[in-house]
This record gives sequence, structure tokens and C-alpha cells, in this order.
Amino acid sequence: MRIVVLAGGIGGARFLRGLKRAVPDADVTVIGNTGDDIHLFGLRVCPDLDTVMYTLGDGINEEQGWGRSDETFHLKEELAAYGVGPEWFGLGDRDFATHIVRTQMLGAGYPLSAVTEALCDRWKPGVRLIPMSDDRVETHVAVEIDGERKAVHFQEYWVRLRASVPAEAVVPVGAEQAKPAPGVLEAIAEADVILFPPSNPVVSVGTILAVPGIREAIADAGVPVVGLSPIVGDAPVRGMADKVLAAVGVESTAAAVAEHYGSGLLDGWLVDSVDAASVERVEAAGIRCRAVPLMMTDVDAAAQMAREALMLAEEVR
Ligand code: GDP
Ligand code: FO1
Ligand code: CA
Repeated sequence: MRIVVLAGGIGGARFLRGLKRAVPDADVTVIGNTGDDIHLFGLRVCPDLDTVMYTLGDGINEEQGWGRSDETFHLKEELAAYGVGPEWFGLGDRDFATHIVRTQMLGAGYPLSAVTEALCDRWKPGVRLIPMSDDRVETHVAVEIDGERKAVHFQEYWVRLRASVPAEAVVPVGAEQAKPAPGVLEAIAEADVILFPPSNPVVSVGTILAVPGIREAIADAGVPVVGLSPIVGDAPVRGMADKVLAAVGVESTAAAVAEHYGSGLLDGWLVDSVDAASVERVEAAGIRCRAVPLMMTDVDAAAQMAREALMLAEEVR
């Protein structure tokens, strides 16, 4: 079975770990979000690609959900001693090596998709991980600080400001001109099923869908498209999805997120058992819906969610 998954960071990565356990023989292609990418200290950092790669390759810091296990921060401390920041972004020593290798290869002329493949040669994530685009796309968030409206990088909004001010707009800068990376449209066209894991609907899945051609390819693939809600009990399980959903005028409920994707894109939607009351509303929007446990407390729980998603896909096929 060929499965295509559109993934952000933690929500996508943990779901993928479950999917691999549920269907070990499946041929899984992951289209990763690169809108969170940031250039720091002259290096290209790709948080969502790395979170997927480290999680599936057993190198992730489990508690944090991002960054490397067994990490130290000597390099960051030395940079800070020179007064070189930003200090608000925690890049660890082991993680730095990934960004150095990536930046070196990009500088030598390799596209990000080839670089990601090379990095995955080490981590062996057991899926084909492709960035959504080889072109630069950077998510910016419009905020008002001290009466002044300005745009900040998504990482600055989330990590430095901790999403403490309302997001007035979310803009995937560069997306309109970006092309899907080689292999993205082919994987979608050849998929037997397409899954939206419980990733952020705006700054993860939404950014991938903003690359011209990807949304259309999914809608035209003619195979079941099933998503899982990242919103449980009217709030994100973690992160700032509520803030960025508000910016695009969508309420933070499992049903509203399904409607936001719409029946033109989604055939099936899983909500958590606590949101069972919203099944009717989702089905009224023309999307088949089931309520099942959606908390990824461990890999088995995530695997059960993957099985439920694949069963729903068979129902709507
Ligand atoms: P990020 O890039 O690291 O923010 O990760 P993603 O975009 O892939 O996923 C973020 C989303 O995952 C957040 O909106 C969370 O609500 C959601 N999430 C995290 N853990 C769980 C979980 O156990 N269950 C569900 N349903 N959603 C989760
Ligand atoms: N998240 C934080 O909350 N604080 C950090 O200092 C931080 C550093 C960091 C470094 C590398 C990386 O791959 C991810 C990192 N993250 C950090 C996570 C990241 O900011 C976000 O969770 C995702 O981009 C949101 O999707
Ligand atoms: Ca992300």
C-alpha cells in the first residue's frame, strides 16, 4: 500500500511512528513542511523535517518532541559569549551538525530534497521524506506589539513571543512562487491513500497546501483523503494552533478544522472521543466522520489511530 502523509513536526512525526507500527510493509512518502525553516548563524534549520527524521530515526528528544536526544549546548553558550544571538532559539551541539551538513550541501548546489535524502541515509526513518518544495518558503506572522503592526518569523512568534500576542495574519512568504519538490506530485498521483496527521492545520498542513499544485493534486488523486484532528476538546493538544486558526478565521474545534479543509479535499475525518458530539456537524459538511481516541500517549496509541484512519479510508473508497 502506498501512503502519502502531509506532515508538520511533532504531531506528524508521532503519528508516523504509529503508522509504521500499524503497517510496517507500507510504502510511506512524507511531504514535509518547510515554512518553519529559519536561517540562523548562516545555517539553514528545518525544524519540521528534522523532527520527522529524528523521531523516526530514534534520535529525538522524547520529552521535548523536537531536537536531539542526549543534547548539550556548548556551542550556543560560546556564541552567546561573543554576543552572537539569537539566544531565544535553542540549537544544541548535536543538532548543529545536521544544520552544518545541510547548509554545506545546499551551498554546493544540491537542492533541499537531495540534501534531506542524504541526511536520511544516516537516520533511516523508514519512510521517504520529501520537503514540500526546494524553493524557499518562510511563514511570517503579523502581530501588533506596542501599537505597532509588524511581521515576525514564525519561530520568533512561537519561540520568542510564545504566541502571547494575537496572530493577525499568517503568511507563507514565497509559497506562491514555489514549486513542489521533485517526487511530490508523483507520490500524490500514485498514492492509494492520503493522510493528514494531527498536524497544525494552518502553519504545517496549510503551508504545504499553499504550494501551488499540491492541493490540486490531492483533490484530483481520486483516492481517499483522511485527516485526524489536532484539536481535542476545543483546544490544541499542544502548541499554538488556536492562535493561528483564529488568524484565518477558524474556531478551535475539531469540526471547524474539518470544514476549513472542506469536502473538496477531505473524504474522512477522525475526531477524539470527547468530541463525539461534533460527528454530525462534520458529516453534514459532506465528510465521513468517526470519534475515536486521538491522544498519542505512546506508539501503540498512535498505531491504533493510524489503523482507524486506514479503516475510514476503506469505508469512503
Ligand atoms: P509542530 O510542527 O511541531 O507544531 O507539529 P505538527 O504541526 O505536526 O503538529 C502540531 C499539532 O499536533 C498541534 O496542533 C497539536 O494539537 C497536535 N498534537 C500533538 N499531540 C497530539 C496528540 O496526541 N493527539 C492529537 N490529536 N493531536 C496532537
Ligand atoms: N522550540 C522551542 O520552543 N524552543 C526552542 O528553542 C526551539 C529550538 C529548536 C531548534 C531546532 C528545531 O528543530 C526545533 C526547535 N524548536 C524549538 C521547535 C520548533 O520551534 C517548533 O516547535 C516547530 O517549528 C513548530 O512547528
Ligand atoms: Ca511546524
